[in-house]
Amino acid sequence: MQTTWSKFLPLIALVSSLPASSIAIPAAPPLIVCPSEVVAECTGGLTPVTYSATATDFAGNPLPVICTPPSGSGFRLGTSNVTCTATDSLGSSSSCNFIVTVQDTTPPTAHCPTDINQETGDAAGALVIYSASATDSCGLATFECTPNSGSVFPVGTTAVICAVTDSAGNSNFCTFNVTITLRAPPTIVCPSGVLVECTGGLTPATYNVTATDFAGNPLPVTCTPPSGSGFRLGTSNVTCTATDNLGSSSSCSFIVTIQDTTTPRVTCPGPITLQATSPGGQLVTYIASASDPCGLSSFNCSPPSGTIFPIGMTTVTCEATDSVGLANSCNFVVTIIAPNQCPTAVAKASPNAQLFPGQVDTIVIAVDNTNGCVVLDGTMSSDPDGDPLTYSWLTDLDGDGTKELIATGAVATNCLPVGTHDICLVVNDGQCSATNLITVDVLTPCQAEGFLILLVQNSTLTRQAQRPLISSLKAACASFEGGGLTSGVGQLGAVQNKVRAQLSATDPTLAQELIDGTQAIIDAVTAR
Ligand SMILES: [Ca+2]
Ligand SMILES: [Ca+2]
Ligand SMILES: [Ca+2]
Repeated sequence: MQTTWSKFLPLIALVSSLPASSIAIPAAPPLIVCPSEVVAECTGGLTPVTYSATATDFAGNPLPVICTPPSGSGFRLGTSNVTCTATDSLGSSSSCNFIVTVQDTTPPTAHCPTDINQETGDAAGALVIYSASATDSCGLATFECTPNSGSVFPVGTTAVICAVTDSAGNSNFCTFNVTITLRAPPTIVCPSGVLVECTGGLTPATYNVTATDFAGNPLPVTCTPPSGSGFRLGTSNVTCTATDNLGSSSSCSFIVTIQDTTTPRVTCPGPITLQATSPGGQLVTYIASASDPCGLSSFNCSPPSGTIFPIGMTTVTCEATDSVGLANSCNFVVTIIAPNQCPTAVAKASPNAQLFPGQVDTIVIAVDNTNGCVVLDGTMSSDPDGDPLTYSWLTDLDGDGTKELIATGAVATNCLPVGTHDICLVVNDGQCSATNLITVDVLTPCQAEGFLILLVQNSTLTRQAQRPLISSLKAACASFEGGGLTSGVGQLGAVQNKVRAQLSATDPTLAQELIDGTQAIIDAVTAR
């Protein structure tokens, strides 16, 4: 065709040099050339395709070409039409068409994971999740793995196949292995039993339970109740569980026994001795106690504290029983002594000059006319209980109206001035006192003779008969007053002779009284 057009080139040059108004020859339309067909390999949803068409005008000059769609546009998979047009300066146009074909000849790619190894404690297998994918340069149609991710795989090795097809019907696959290994559950070891001696309402018990996984690694163990918990008396069940990292659990259980083999401890007081305040007995209180590490069920003492104990010895027994019936006891003796009886005081004084019948006071002769010594004797005092006694002798020597202590002891010798002395003996058994009052008259020999003169004066003797006796007594009295003891004694002896001679026949009673009375004075004086 270009060859045909070349013959007109000189003519075209001529015509173009002429004024337009003078041209009357019609010009040829543009000459346009399209590619015969364009084939492109798919790269996606729209695959860009480039192409070119050329055109020249009647003079052989190139003309711009406009294609629809233009070169570089995206084309879907399959065939599409493209139309190209060129227009020359005279407004003449020419067009041509061609087909663009987008084809997919590239198979897709399946992407499998590496082989999977998983452990399980479940004989039924294990759920396995994996990640597989597929790609294609132009677009996928189907992708499926068998067995699916998330399936339960049996113990052993299972091949997984992942198949892919693309939108053009090209296919591909990949495969990998899933291996499931069955592992033994944890091994857990419980004690055969735990025995603890009771220490209270809740007794802490400790125990050790161990567990290992299939590989022999130690596992934590949870026990219910946990070790160290408090257990009641008797038996209790404990269950322990261990779980491995595969989720497999093993349990074991055992019995905790809290026993009480300890007898109660009982504490009694020592012996108690009390003196009763009444003959009916005495109220006694005491403290006894009992304890048991596991608790008491009873504690009693008989007779109980706070009761009246009779006079004599009573054994008190205290017994405790614990919650399992173990018993223990102690005892002690309570001795109640009869109530105290007060002593009796008996005071004697000697020597006693017996001057006349019916004489009550003790009469001591002060031979020196000043002092008479007396032996005070309380040994006749007594205590019904046999208690030891203390003795105190009191009299008012200084004349102030109050008796003062002059001697202690059962027997005491005191020299007292001439006069009348009320002497009090106080005996005491430690709880109770008793007194006895005696009167001691300390008389000069002359004063003593006064009683004999009274005997004579009060007798039935005539005045005439009395006179020589009284005269002799007064003479002796004068001798004693003057310190003439020997002559006084002699004169009393003469009195005795007169009495024997004159009275023994007529008044033997008076005679004996006078002889005895004078002899008492003689004895006192000569005993000095
Ligand atoms: Ca493909
Ligand atoms: Ca006990
Ligand atoms: Ca007594």
